[in-house]
Amino acid sequence: MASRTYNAGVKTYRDEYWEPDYQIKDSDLRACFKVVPQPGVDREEAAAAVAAESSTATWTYVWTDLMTDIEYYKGRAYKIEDVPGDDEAFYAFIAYPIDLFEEGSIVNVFTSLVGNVFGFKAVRMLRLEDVHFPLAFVMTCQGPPHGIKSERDKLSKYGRPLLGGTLKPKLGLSPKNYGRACYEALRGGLDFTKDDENVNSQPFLRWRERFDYIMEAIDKAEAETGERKGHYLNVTAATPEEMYKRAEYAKELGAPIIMHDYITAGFCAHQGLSHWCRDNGMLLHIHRAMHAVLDRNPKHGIHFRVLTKILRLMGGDQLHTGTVVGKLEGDREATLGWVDLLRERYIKEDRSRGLFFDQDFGAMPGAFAVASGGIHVWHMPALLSIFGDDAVFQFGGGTLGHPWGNAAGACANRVALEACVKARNEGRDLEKEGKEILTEAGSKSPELKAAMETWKEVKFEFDTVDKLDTAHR
Ligand code: RUB
Ligand code: CA
Repeated sequence: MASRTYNAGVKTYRDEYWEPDYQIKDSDLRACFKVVPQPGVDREEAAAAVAAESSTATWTYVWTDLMTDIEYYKGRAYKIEDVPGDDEAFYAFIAYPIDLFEEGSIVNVFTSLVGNVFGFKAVRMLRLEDVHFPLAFVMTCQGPPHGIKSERDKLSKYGRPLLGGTLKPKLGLSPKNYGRACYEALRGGLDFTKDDENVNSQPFLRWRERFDYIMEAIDKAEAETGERKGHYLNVTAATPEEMYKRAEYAKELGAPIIMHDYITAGFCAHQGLSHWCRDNGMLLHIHRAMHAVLDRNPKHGIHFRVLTKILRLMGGDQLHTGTVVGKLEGDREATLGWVDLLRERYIKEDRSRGLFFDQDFGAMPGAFAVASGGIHVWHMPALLSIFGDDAVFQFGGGTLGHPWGNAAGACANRVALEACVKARNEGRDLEKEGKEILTEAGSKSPELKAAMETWKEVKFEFDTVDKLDTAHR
């Protein structure tokens, strides 16, 4: 280590943490932040301040800097780029030595990367756009408890997307009626039904009774259809102890899959549950309630592609990714970007999909993308064309809202899905010929015909709030 002198006083971050000629190491963890500095703070100073506050530094020199190799341990801002179509914001790229993070701990990575620095006065707004996790870090994380291939084997379902449905009304049903709604949807043709994100153990629907009635529904639907069925039993709870109690009971009942709200429950609880799922042969479905608080503002927060990457690292076998076409926000190209991050082995930098870095997941399995939120049979051709086979399409209102009931709603969705899969396999263009494909199938399925009639006018055509920055070029 070269000898250094101690300069007491206030520092300029730029002198220490802005390093445009830095040689990136394979093992570095890298981040891209979108930064809006305070008036009067120049870009290099703001970028360096973000690097400093998210790694080793505080606001002044300290004697103890001399007691370690601070040159090695510090994060550094190594590149600044314009944000297309935006004069006040810029991208700052920061590299961190891998030693700054505890192995396998997303909690620890996030406490550094999006910890204090987001409240830092010198920056007015800050958004974590993307993170490159070096393979050396990836390999310290468990990842999905089972992953796509193993999930298909467990369920014995191949060559098509899976079908789910969130039970509605989301709150208020008694356990027995809840079980009945589940049975009808499963026997009609869905593979899974689902607790909504806020179904935990309310006074009108205590978890143990809910689990009992649901399991009865699954057993009955399986016996009638000869297919494996499941229900995402939401085990999210106020404490980890309670969460594990619910998960253990689901296992005791022979349920194939449980569910967790990974953001509201917290990353520590989530990663623990994911490990439990691998150890106990239980599939894990993930809801992302609260994500939009973090990811919807284009200039402040954490982009959903980052929340997707960390979910894959912490573990989950299915993650809600948005639908592109339904009731909830999600730009098409951006969604395809994070769907790749969830499912593929190696994802290349692609700014047209909002991907700022190459990302290698090594041997880590991928997870199913879940398209859910305001979708119905008319969306089926587009959903299959956008998401392909390794996805779950979930129709809540789009099953339970059918005029003839849940079983007919499920049947309509299953017929529409199978017709679209067949048409695709025959080489037909789903997005151009969707209407014809569905109409042909509807002529042989009264359930599908009625669903098409019911929802023919329902569209969700609103402008996207968080557009990709490249859209402004
Ligand atoms: C779906 C629903 C889910 C949303 C969550 O109900 O309530 O919680 O899919 O959104 P419905 P996302 O099918 O009746 O609209 O999947 O975007 O996280
Ligand atoms: Ca919901």
